[in-house]
Amino acid sequence: MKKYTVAVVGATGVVGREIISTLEQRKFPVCKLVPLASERSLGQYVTFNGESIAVQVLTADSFENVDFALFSAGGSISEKFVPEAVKHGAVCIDNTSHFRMHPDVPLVVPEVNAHALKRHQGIIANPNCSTAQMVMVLKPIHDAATIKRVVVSTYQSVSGAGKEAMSELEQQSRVNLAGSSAEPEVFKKSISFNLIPQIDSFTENGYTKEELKMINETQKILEDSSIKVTATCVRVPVFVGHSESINIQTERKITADEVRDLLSKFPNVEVMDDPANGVYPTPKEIAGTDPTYVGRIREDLSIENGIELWCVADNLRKGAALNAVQIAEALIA
Ligand code: NAP
Ligand code: 3JN
Repeated sequence: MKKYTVAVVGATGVVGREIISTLEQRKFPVCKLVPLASERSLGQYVTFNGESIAVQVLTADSFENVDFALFSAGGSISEKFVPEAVKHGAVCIDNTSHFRMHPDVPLVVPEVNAHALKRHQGIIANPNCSTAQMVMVLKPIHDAATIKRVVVSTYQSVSGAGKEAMSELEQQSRVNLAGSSAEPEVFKKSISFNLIPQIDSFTENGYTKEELKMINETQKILEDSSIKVTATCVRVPVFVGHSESINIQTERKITADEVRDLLSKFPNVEVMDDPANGVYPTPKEIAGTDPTYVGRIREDLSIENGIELWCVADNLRKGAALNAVQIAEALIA
């Protein structure tokens, strides 16, 4: 079997580390792993398939002989270095928002729109984590009953904001439990024993950039700009796992049983829906796993043709690393 040289840009970050462990767990055919980060990480090592590999400082020359470059070091790094990697002949899978809405760049969740990979020109974008898990649920419903409108509220874990954010929740919780207060640094407000209705910065229309990403990316992945989406994104004091309350209005009536049936047949979606017996997904239960979980499926009492459901996934896996590795797998298949 052919093996590939794979560069991971942002290898010391929360997403980069998850990419490396996902490549290992899924036995992606890697002949050489090239972990790249900033000068701050000089002297650090990552472990891959039992081997300790020194982290290298990212430069324009880092991509010589690289087949796949998986980027998760922020939009400005992708802006500068993805074109360099493409020049060197690498296929880039970008986890940042930088290229997502570019018309020439496919934005892909393999279970939903793998066909879009065919038109890539060296760059494939990975969606925002909150979008990725939501489209896994929307796709089979859209195919069956045509979605007109989606109203989503997210409950996003701190790992979505990176390693410093995870430390902040841990430290702040300890300080608060010891009876003191701690100034927020990563987040705008205290995240311990609290929640924050702001992810990313606000735009002129009152939505945050995270909310606009969910709206625009959903339409692009489902290839239907007529689907109306509105979102409210909230940061909650959970380490891993994003949750979403999703209200879906369809053109034709679809029952809760039909939705359960459609979702249980969709690849990598798991229906956990027996509320009377305490069965519904929570982030703590599913962290570290690959599927997108759905529960609390019910018909909306307030509108015609409405479905309410609760969707939970590991944001570092389906929301980022797993989806990126699935894209690479689809490309070599
Ligand atoms: P993180 O834990 O803070 O890690 C950031 C990584 O980027 C580190 O490896 C860091 O290296 C590296 N980096 C920062 N500046 C760099 C530079 N100038 N040159 C080279 N490497 C640099 O953040 P994260 O949570 O992993 O997220 C990283 C990025 O991934 C985000 O900014 C976002 O664009 C994307 N992301 C996407 C999703 C998604 O939904 N698809 C989710 C989360 C994040 P050092 O350790 O050396 O600083
Ligand atoms: O906050 C989350 O839960 C997800 C965050 C994703 C993120 C964080 C910083 C920059 C992104 C993203 O993937 O959209 C970006 C970005 O690349 O814009």
